[in-house]
Amino acid sequence: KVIVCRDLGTDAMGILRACEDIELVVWPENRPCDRTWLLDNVTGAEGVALMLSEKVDDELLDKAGPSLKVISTMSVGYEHVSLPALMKRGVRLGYTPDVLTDAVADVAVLLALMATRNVKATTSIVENGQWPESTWAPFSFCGPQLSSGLLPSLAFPAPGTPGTSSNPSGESTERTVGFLGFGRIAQATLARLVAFGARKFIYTGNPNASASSLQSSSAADIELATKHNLPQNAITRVSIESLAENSDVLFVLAPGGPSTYHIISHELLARMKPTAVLVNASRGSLVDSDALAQALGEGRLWGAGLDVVEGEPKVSSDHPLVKEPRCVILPHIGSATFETRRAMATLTARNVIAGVRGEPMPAELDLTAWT
Ligand code: 8YV
Repeated sequence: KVIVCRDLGTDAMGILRACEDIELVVWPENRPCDRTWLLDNVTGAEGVALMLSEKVDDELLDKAGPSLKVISTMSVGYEHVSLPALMKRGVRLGYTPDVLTDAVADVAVLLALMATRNVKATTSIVENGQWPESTWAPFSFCGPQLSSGLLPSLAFPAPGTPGTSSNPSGESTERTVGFLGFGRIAQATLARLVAFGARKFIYTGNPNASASSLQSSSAADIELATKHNLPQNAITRVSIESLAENSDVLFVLAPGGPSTYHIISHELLARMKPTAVLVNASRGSLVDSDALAQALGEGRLWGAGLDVVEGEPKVSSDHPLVKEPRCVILPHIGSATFETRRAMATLTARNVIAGVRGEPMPAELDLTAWT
């Protein structure tokens, strides 16, 4: 018996239905699975396929009973799953890494472009019919430029020369790109920004790392730089404070959960450059929304691009971040391409099938690493 907490689409449901040894119990509605329905149906199940919206805790696992072998989540994140509760009962966990890396990295870059180029404020000018009245001036609608590959090589005066035609603000066009979290999605985002001309990357991989381990670039950083034809010192691990102070674009791409809660705090935002942009495509819980709204409102940060927000999806349209013209918010669409969601759904199905049959799963989280 396998519980499926949402219709996973034609391909994945076809894979599951083709298994004659599996009795499927599918939540019949196209909305997050009702907790009471799940608790009522889970008893005796050997596998459960679910999403971020379904909490996996002692109560659910007790209800399922000793038959349960596998939880398969259609997500790379697993903060909705109690790992100690799974470990206690020897239940395995399947998840969906890798297949969504490209789609989420695309959205991270999209958000950086939308935030730097004032897309929210400028599209609303068109949508509200204000374009005819908006007087054009050489620097109207301008924002900082994300790409920096071509500007320094143009036959204009050197970037950084105040008041020149190529660089009227006098600011350097060399961008320092920062990453809080430096896993698969951050590294895929880095690859995209190399094509935008970025040559300087800093990151904080583990925010709790000791100062002594933050000194020099590791062999892996040099290897990554070499892979992208960057100078050996192009990618550097720094402290979180230095990350905030030096990033022109700061991508938050670290897992959620208690250890990263509000890691982008009032204090950290206060260290950021007023010309910098913050992008969050991981979990809303990492960013203190009120502190971010305040920083944007007071002009202490240029802009923000968020695919995730604290308390989502219940984000009031009156929230200061929603109202903020320099903050663009997407409704958690990082992995929302047909190709990626199909791959996630089929991986979820394959994981649960392998789990109930006691076979190796295509993508299993190594729970022993969490002890
Ligand atoms: C999806 C995500 O929205 O995989 C994750 O952890 O946050 C997103 O890709 C989610 O997986 C849908 O369940």
